[in-house]
Amino acid sequence: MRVVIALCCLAVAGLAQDNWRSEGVIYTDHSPHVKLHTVPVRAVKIEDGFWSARMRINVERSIPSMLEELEQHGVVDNFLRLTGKSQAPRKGPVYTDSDIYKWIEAAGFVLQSGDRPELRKTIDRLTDEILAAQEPSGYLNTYYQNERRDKRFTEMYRSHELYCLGHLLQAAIAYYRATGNRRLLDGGMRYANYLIETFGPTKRPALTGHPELEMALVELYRTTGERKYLDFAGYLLSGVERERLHLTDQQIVYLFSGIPFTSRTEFEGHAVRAMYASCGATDYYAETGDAAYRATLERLWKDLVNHKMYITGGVGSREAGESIGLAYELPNAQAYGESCAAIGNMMWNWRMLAVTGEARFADVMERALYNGINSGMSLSGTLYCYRNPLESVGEKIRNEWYDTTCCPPNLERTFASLPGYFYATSAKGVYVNLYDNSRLDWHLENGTGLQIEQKTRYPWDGAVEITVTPARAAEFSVFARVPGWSQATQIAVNGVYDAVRPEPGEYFEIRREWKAEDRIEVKFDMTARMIRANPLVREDAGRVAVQRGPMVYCLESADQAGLGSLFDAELTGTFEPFSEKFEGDLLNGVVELRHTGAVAEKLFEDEPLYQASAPSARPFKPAELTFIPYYAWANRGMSSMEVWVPVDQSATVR
Ligand code: FUB
Ligand code: ZN
Repeated sequence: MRVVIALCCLAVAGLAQDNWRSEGVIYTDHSPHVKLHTVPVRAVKIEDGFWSARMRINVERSIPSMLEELEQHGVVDNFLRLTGKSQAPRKGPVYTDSDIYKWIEAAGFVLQSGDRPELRKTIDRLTDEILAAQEPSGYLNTYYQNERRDKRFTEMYRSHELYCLGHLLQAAIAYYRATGNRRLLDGGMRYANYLIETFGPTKRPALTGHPELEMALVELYRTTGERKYLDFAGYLLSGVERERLHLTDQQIVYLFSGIPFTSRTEFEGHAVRAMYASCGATDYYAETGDAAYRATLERLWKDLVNHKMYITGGVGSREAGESIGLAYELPNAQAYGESCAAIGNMMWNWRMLAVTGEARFADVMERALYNGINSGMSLSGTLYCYRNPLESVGEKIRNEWYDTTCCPPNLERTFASLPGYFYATSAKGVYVNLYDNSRLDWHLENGTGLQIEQKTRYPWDGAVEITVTPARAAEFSVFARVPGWSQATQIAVNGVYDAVRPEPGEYFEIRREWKAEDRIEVKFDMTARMIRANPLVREDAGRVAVQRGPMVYCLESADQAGLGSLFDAELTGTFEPFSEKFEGDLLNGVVELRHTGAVAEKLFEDEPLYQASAPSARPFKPAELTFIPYYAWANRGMSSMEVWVPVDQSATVR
């Protein structure tokens, strides 16, 4: 049970109180500068519906097959060779340790939803192998042990030594929160302690190189109550070591570290680094209340959502440097949109939501989750997108393995942790952040037991029935999130509609005395809409994307019978509504959208590369265009795909 305790008691929270069962994806119960407190993953059961299907595949297919891949590619051998148990040479890039750590974190979240003895045994075996490779000092990194020992901590701009520790800590915390077993956590803390003893303003200079450790250290502080972890995160974020480390301008842009986080005015550089740094900075703010961080985070958030984020919640426009582009530089076919960056975007907005209680952050979370993250894993659960472009002429976009395989276990840990994102609490009551069939079994912050049940066909249908059952009749607020895309939402309590109009993009507060089985009926406006981009996004000029509820849609060649090429088609009759139908056998069940369009009579590929522009009339013939949810593309072999579709401009439809 969450007990409100004074700040001075923080040190006795966490480990000492055996508090692990009540800690969420992040644990904000004692964070002085948050509005919302997370609920543990185990308090929420996602029931049969949209996400349960994805989560089941994750547990049954993705997580087991990914471990096989990691073992086959030598990621575990990289540890075993350090103890003489394997003679194999070290394999893979500098950051492979983080991949097995992320896998353990994913499995740890699965165990938070319920025990699976075999999975637990696997983690215990991996823990033995990992810890056996740890040096007595606490140092642990398979790339810089043995033959590269002399290079240790000499190339922190690329070494990922701190990044890997961050993932080790997150894995260890997830497993600890699942089982109370702190063996891996103790190992991670030994490395963290070694780092803290060795580095700092008056010691050797440190740089995360790839931000990640910052958020992990804050979580370690939340878990143990030991202030030194928070302080070291602050040191890393303070970026005071630029001179001692001789960092170049280019490095500080690319690495999104090395200068004070609070001096950042816009997003630039490597997309995942930028998102992870923002997660760490938000966590740091949540504990310290440092106003400079809050202002920077707000500035960066506006930069992201107003200039640099894809409609899918993806981030990262350029393959070069895996980087965020300039404002409005959002190419479609060339989009990088790494799965990890969309995940970073969701993790960051989750933290901003906790800090502020503002639904705009939940909107971004939902956008990324249903689209730019969800596209990252195939329906089969064993193939992954590293890049998530918004247009394609047909490419092998999904693979079971990447030499840099950061995305697959990242997707797995995200899906496994999903229950922890659905609800939150504040002193006033309970927040419903996401919608799907689910059951919350938790309590209000005053200790009153509380169950909430959602019944819905969301995201295919906008009706959600929420049953609220407190252990005893009590006055409190239920905050139901009204997504920004729902233009006309209706909310009734026990059959009576509220006189106040629910505003899109806000939480709708229902304050009353709740008693067992009280019922909230929500009806979101799921009208499929054409969305246009700011005209400064040159690639999207003359085009629209289609969104229905939280889902962004796309055209995929597999659905366009009779259409020569996808890229010869455009939408017409833009004021006509879409027709929609749930197709249970299509792509594991999706709402398919159809709309009138037109297709060029003469294929564009038969036209010359350049020609005089007038007269420009080009004969088009009517065609029906079929849209599927973007996340489900590339599950039927190679196909072409388009999110931003041209709308009739010069077409002469006959
Ligand atoms: O550097 C580690 C991971 O590999 C990054 O987060 C990804 O962008 C990929 O470069
Ligand atoms: Zn990745």
